[in-house]
Amino acid sequence: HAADAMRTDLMTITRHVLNEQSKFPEARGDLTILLNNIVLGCKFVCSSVSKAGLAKLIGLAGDTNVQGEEQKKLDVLSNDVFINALISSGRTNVLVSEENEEPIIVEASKRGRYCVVFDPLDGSSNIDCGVSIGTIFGIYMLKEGSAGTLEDVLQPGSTMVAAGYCMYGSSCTFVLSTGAGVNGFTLDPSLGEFILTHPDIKIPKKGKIYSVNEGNAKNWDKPTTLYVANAKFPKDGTSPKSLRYIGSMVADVHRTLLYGGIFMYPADKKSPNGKLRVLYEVFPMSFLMEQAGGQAFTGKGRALDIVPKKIHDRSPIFLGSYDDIEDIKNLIINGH
Ligand code: P6P
Repeated sequence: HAADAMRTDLMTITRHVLNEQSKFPEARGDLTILLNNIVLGCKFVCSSVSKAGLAKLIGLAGDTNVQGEEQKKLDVLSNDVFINALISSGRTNVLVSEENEEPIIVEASKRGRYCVVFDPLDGSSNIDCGVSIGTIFGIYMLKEGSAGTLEDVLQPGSTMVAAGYCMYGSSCTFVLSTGAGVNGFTLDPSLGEFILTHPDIKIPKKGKIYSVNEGNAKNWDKPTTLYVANAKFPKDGTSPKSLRYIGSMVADVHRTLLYGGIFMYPADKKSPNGKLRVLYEVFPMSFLMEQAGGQAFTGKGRALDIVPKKIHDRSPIFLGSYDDIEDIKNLIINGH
């Protein structure tokens, strides 16, 4: 009767996070408050994205809406909402956003113990054609005795205390890990609540899907070229993998998490560090993949072991099913 219990004993994200907090008696509930404010930001963005086509929220800044107000691009609007939600939680200290060149140091009266790195609306170039987009975030705890500086967010992803994303698609799905597995919640618009719909997500050990922008094939290095060739023309008599590439990281990663397979944005001759950003794309997705039993690899080492030098650093990334990542690792390590 688990399904019935899920229907009548609503496990909201707030209740789930409070349950997680109760496992740490010394916890002061700060992370719970912070996560609740992130959830509020996601609800706002979900509502704005779903109306984008109607309320002319899409398109370039500089448009004016019916009130004649300067129309903000959806990703700028989302960024403002998240920054305000994070600061008003009173639990944050250093913020890094994809939209801001410099880190935001929260004013002293509102400072707390957490640093949040986030992409408020990843894949926003896809808004105008209705493709799923998302918010991605990672949460660090301030280093012991630190007053909150750039150093607090130039830490390996392995030191994150939580990470997650919210996907704005056919439904609004919030996927979260606080270090004890991965859980998925779906927004019930009639309640305005995220309800637990995907408890304890585990990625399939091996998948039948590879996800990469084949348009970059001309510039790939040999191991990537070989891996993709094997996916299409397997030598071991197995059937070829399917290619699925949406071009919106949250959507491609969410499918990989649920169905299995590999998502990759490799290095290539044009972009030796690939395209995706370490702090607020690679780290959170890698954190989730490991928590769900998968792997995340840069082509040189474990993705969560990267020590970022700058807040907008990029890294190549191969993430997904445990066995699929082993395959690409073997190709790279065996040097062919
Ligand atoms: P490409 C979207 O612009 C994004 O940052 C990610 O969401 C996505 O995975 C990637 O870039 C797509 O990049 O070069 O394949 O269009």
